[in-house]
Order: sequence, then structure tokens, then C-alpha cells
Amino acid sequence: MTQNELIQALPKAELHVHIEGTFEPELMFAIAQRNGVAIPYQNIDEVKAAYQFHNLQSFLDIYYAGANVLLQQQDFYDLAWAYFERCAADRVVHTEIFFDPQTHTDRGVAFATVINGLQAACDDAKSKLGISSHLIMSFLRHLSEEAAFATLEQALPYQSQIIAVGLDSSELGHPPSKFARVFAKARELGFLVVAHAGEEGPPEYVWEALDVLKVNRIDHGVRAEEDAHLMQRLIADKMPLTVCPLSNLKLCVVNDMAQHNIQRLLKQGVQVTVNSDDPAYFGGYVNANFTTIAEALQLSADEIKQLAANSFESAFISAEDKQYWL
Ligand code: ES4
Ligand code: ZN
Repeated sequence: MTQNELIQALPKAELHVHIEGTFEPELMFAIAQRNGVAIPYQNIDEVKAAYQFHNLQSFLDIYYAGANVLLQQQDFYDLAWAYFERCAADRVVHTEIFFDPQTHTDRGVAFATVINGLQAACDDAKSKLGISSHLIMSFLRHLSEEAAFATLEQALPYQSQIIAVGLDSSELGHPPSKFARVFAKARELGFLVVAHAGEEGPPEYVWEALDVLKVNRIDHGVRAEEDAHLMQRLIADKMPLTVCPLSNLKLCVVNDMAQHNIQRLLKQGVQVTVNSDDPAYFGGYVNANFTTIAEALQLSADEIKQLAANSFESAFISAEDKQYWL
């Protein structure tokens, strides 16, 4: 069996994917047309040409613009259903999906429209594809603490459908501690918590995610390697890092995939997982992330199997469900 055949065959969980980041240009054009919303591209080639990023912010500007065409419940359903079909093709059997309600509610789209569309797709993924899923509501960190509190409030009627809260968007200048009180409230309400930290931000932001937000997982976290004490902490706590290799390459967090630190983190005993982040923008879904690092870093079959096992180990699923897939 080749490495790529092994990657294809292994059951995997995805723990770091933004549903708005799975918006393929073809679907974006179709939804823009039926909603009568203008988009700044004439055709698919123009869209692809625009997807050249030099840092996180240059990506976010285009990602938020793309999300503007999403208006109806059916749009959110179609978006999520298309992603679940990609999961099925990649043998992703469980997925934990971020959604950014503020990206939509700030445009006048109701919270209910967003979550009802996503939830209907999650239900169909279970019944038609056998794929289990959870939703993670992520706060936009470039917006205020007050706005995050208002979003948490809006989520309360849907709490049973939201496993965790997260923190994403522009990292630099918006440390986790900005949201200490929102996360304390979310934990008190019974939500699990995760946060993007150490993608572009320094190790200090990862410390804050751990000690101030008290996260259950770190999203990205690759810059933790710069701090030996932090590495010891992550290893001792078996703290999962949801690493996104193609994202790191496209956003210039690393300059060359051969320089990516995921294999070093794995060898040192950090519980790293492989994820797609925003696959429509970064050039591939879960298996493409696996095959790209397997080739660039010459991963062994055992390392590939460990990464897939880590995805279930790190998932917000029962011990029985972990046992089933491990
Ligand atoms: C994101 Cl790659 C990345 N980083 C931070 N926030 C995000 N939202 C969507 N993709
Ligand atoms: Zn992300």
C-alpha cells in the first residue's frame, strides 16, 4: 500500500474547519446568482487568481467578502452539505465544524437562519453518509468583548446543538485575554472551549489560551515550539493542537512545507492533528493536507497512523466512540 492509499483508507476526524472556508467558487457563483448578490469576479479563474495571500489578514478580507452571498437557510445547508460530501470522499467519519455567527448576524442574517441550515445538513450527513459532527461557535476576536457576549446570548436557545465556543479571525493585537470573561461565562454554561492561538501570534497567546481561557484544545499552536517551557506543558497536559499544514503554507506561517514543524511536534510527544482550516481557499481538504506533509516531510506509515489516531483521541466524542475508531 502506498502512503497515499494508506491516507485514503484510514478513518479520520477533522477538528479544525471553518464552514465559511469550505465555500467553493462554483457554489459561490450559484448562490450569488440565485440571491441576486454581486461578487467582484467574472469567472472561476478570476476567483482562483485572487486567492494569493501573504498573511492571515489578506486572506480574511477575501474570506469575509465571499461569505456575503450567504443569506437563506438553504444557502447554509448547501454549503455544509457540499463539505460533508468532501468528508465522505476523504473518509472523514467525524467532523467538528466552526461557524462564525457574527459574519452573518452583522449583515442582518438571523442566527436561526445560520444554525438551522447547518444543523439540517449535519442531520442529513449522519443519516445519509454516516458522518457524525459537532458545531463550534467561534467569536470574531477583532470585534469587541461586548459583541462576543451578545453572540453568546443569541446562542443560548441552541445550546444543545453547539458543543463548544472558539476564537478566530485576526490574531495579532487581539490576545485571548481580551475574551477572558466571555469564555468564563461559556464554560460556566457548560460549553467546551477552544481558541486559535500561536498561528501568527506569539507563544504568550498560547499560554493565555491555556491559563486564562482554560481551553480544551488549541487551534494551530505551531508557534508554541518557540517556547520550551510551553512545549513541556502541552506534552504533560496531552493538549491537542489542531494543525492545518496547507493553511500555514498559504498564509506564509511557513515558507516551505519541508520546513513545517508538525513532524517535530509529533516526535516530541505533542498531540497534533491534521486539518484543512479553509479548504476552498488553501488548496485542499483533509487528505490533501495529509498527502502534502507525508511527501514533504517523508512521514512514516506509523506517523500517519498516529496522526489519524490523534484526531479521534482529541475529538469531543465519548470514550466508546474513540474506542470504536482507534
Ligand atoms: C481562519 Cl486560518 C484562520 N485563522 C484565524 N481565523 C480564521 N477564520 C477562518 N480562517
Ligand atoms: Zn482556523
